[in-house]
Amino acid sequence: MEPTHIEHIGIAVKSLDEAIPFYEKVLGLRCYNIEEVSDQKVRTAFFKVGQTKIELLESTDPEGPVSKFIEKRGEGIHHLAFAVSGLEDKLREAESRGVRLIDSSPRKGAEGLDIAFLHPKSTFGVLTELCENKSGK
Ligand code: CMX
Repeated sequence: MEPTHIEHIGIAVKSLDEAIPFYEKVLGLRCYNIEEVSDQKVRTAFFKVGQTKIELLESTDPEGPVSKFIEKRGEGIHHLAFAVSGLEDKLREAESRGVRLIDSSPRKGAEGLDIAFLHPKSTFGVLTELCENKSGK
């Protein structure tokens, strides 16, 4: 896979409005983007720590993956996202090694990234996202 870095850490929260002040006022980070990803049924808020982002996730739909996650496990770390290049090939590689894919081909995520998820049942309990930034930004 050879990921270059951890692109972001996804954290499920009930309310962005309630969680953002902790990251801004206590940790001293700046929320530089809020974006809805309707495909994933979430509203996201982004902070940067070095090269890595923190992505807060608030569900926009009671049947969405983040709502279901909070219902079962409460608020907290939801997924880990690795930056890779050649995402399509990396998915084929994961599949050939017996990893269960959630997305068999890349789709569009927040901030214009191409993303795909690996199932937590085949990644030792951690929902794992692979992302590729093709925009060069
Ligand atoms: N981390 C670890 N385990 C998780 C998990 C997570 N984030 N979400 C669900 N699970 C576990 C559940 O606890 C459950 O385990 P048990 O069977 O032991 O109880 C199992 O996976 C199945 O969970 P479920 O509640 O029945 O939910 P589904 O099977 O319907 O969906 C999953 C689970 C991971 C396939 C689904 O949430 C998914 O497709 N996620 C990827 C998309 C996503 O999360 N998008 C939001 C973020 C968007 C973004 O970053 O832009």
